Amino acid sequence: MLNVILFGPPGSGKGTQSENLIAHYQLVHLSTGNILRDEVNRQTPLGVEAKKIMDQGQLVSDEIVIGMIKSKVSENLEAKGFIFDGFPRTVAQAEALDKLMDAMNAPISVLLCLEVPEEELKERLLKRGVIEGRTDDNETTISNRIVEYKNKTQPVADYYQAQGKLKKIQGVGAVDEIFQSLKDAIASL
Ligand code: B4P
Repeated sequence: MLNVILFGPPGSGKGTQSENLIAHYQLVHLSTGNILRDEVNRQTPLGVEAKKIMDQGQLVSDEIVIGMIKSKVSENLEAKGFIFDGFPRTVAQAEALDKLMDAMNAPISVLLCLEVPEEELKERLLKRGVIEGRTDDNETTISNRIVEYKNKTQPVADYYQAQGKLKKIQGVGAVDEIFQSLKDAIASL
């Protein structure tokens, strides 16, 4: 099984590159951001609560997102592999994911970390805010999301580096070039 974590700061292109990777490797896509936005759109109790947190640029609780991932993984036990997009975002989430995948005898293969400078991230997200109308893509929320990333999410890369599973990918340039670098990194596993 090929189990890939696509990692990087907000706006680094995780969602964009996930689409390419799923089509190429026929993996099941698990994006906690998409699952949460779906709850928000359907105005479920979880969605109403999550919207407040997301609009402040903060992370939704570990308990909620770990529960979401467990149920999605168990719905797809026959999968060739998974792409985890936007998850794990804390070390506690990473530990829970490892436990879940190890129990299935399907450990995480690699964490691919998209590296993009902060100025470029802000530019991309502000642009997306205008185009897609996402309420968390405004200046204040974007800054909070970047702070949350540095404080709580970056340690996840160290956690997987300690397991020898971290691969850094240059995330600036044409989408196709970045996709090629991701494929090269997977081929070298
Ligand atoms: P996410 O939905 O995960 O979104 P993201 O990090 O903002 O964006 P992504 O990296 O996917 O960027 P994209 O490809 O779209 O998270 C949103 C919120 O949900 C979080 O803030 C949090 O509150 C909550 N949440 C989600 N998961 C959670 C978890 N596990 N725990 C707790 N809370 C969680 O690209 C961005 C833009 O850049 C797009 O417009 C794209 O077109 C453009 N772009 C992409 N690649 C480009 C390139 N090479 N050049 C130029 N532009 C590019």
